[in-house]
Amino acid sequence: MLLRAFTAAKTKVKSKSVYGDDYVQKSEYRYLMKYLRMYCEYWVAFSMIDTDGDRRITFTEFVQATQSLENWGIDMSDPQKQWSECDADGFGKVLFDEFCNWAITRSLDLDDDDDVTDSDIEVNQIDRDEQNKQNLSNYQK
Ligand SMILES: [Ca+2]
Ligand SMILES: [Ca+2]
Repeated sequence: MLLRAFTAAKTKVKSKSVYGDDYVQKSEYRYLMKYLRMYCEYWVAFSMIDTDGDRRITFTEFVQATQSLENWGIDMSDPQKQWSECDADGFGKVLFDEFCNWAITRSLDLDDDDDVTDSDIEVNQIDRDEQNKQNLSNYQK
């Protein structure tokens, strides 16, 4: 999964150097984090649908997850149609790869996903630092 995100990120920004595409560059780092988050989300969604945990989604599991899928922004009014698009190779099982490709085109989004922005993290960090300073000064008294 990490490798997938890495591969997706490093080719995102066209490199000028011959060796550039072998490394994740600064500008690509943001994409890497984005893809990592995305794949983590998809993995969570995939695992939730795959109730028997064999890392394959069957049509039965797919239909059972109708409610969840709708919560994630998928139009499940025609499950058969969604299923045939999700199971791209038509073998009757959806693997994580297929699920990702399908989820990306539908911008699947987990409802319990807290979109933490960089500034949120910074603010929390500052709060914590402030807290630590206070604890320290109390301790010194
Ligand atoms: Ca399964
Ligand atoms: Ca398949």
